[in-house]
Amino acid sequence: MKISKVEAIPYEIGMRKPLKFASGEMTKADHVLVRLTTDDGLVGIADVPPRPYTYGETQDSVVAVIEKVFAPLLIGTDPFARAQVGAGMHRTVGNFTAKGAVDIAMWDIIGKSVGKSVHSLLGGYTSSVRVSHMVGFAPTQEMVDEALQYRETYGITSFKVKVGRRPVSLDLDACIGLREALGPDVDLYMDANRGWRATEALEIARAADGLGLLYLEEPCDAHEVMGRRRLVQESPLTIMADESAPTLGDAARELLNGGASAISINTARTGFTESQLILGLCEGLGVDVMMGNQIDSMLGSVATVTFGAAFKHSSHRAAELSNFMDFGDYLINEPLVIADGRVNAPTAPGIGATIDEDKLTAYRLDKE
Ligand code: MUC
Ligand code: MG
Repeated sequence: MKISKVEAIPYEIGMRKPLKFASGEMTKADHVLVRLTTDDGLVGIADVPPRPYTYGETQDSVVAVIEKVFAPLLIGTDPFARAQVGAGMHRTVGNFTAKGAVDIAMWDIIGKSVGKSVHSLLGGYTSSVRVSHMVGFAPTQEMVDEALQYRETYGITSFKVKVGRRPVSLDLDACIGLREALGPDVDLYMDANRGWRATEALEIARAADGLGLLYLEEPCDAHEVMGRRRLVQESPLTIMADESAPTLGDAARELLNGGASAISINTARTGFTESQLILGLCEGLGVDVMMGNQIDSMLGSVATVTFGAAFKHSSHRAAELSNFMDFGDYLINEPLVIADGRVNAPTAPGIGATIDEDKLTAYRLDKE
């Protein structure tokens, strides 16, 4: 079996409401669908969320790198040869979410070819995971109302609070408001998307002490090496690396240099193969991980739950699996359902998702 066709299809779906955070804002999902087809007709899919404010990728750059640089590596290759393709893609720097999607699409083909779900092939630890919902910038009352609504409607009891780059009093007020409204049993954590300097972050972590927050994610630029190390040592909150750990090597460096003491794993950027290596690193070191999100589509979230539910260490914490609900629509035929605060990992062969061709035709930007 060989890969015979590589497609990188740009598409656009509007957001029901804009999602704002310290490093940017999303008003529409301008994503790329990766579709690999084999000579015997199997199809593997994955979603790419280009995030220029996080990795420098754009929709155009993702299409270009896949069509011009990765497709020549893939065409004629056995889809089981993930390590060979991974090593080939590794010669190109950056382009994390484009690489992640190629890996996921290859796994999708592998699962389909052996008639097994990727979730079971990876490890099949548990059938479902708890969901965490990310709440973007808004006045405190709106953030509280959103969290209450998600708890009421979907049973979600874990919330990531977007903070940073706006007056600190607003961020603290939001955390206090959420804790008061949701009570002590709900998981809350902050994500500043590098919106503060390390010294500011330390003051804020101290001010937020007592609110029972699980983590402070990406408080400042990890290049502030000394400041960040001091923060990790002195902060009452655990410092989680997200965009500063987009590869196995970066995760290792951040942990060993003292830049972080927990890691967010995003299948959107490390696919399944490199995510598994990061997970092993963290488990071996006794470091907490969370399954994070890149403001993923429903298809992207299928990948997250497939991986997150496959291992004990990745399913310990709630996984960020709900932000597809901010999107106006979705491309797959098998909608993910959040009930009682949990999402099931798909059980159908591959990643268990197929594309609704009518919707793809409607949303694709490169009309055929
Ligand atoms: C996150 O955790 O940072 C915001 C920007 C991005 O690339 O992902 C989101 C979520
Ligand atoms: Mg983050």
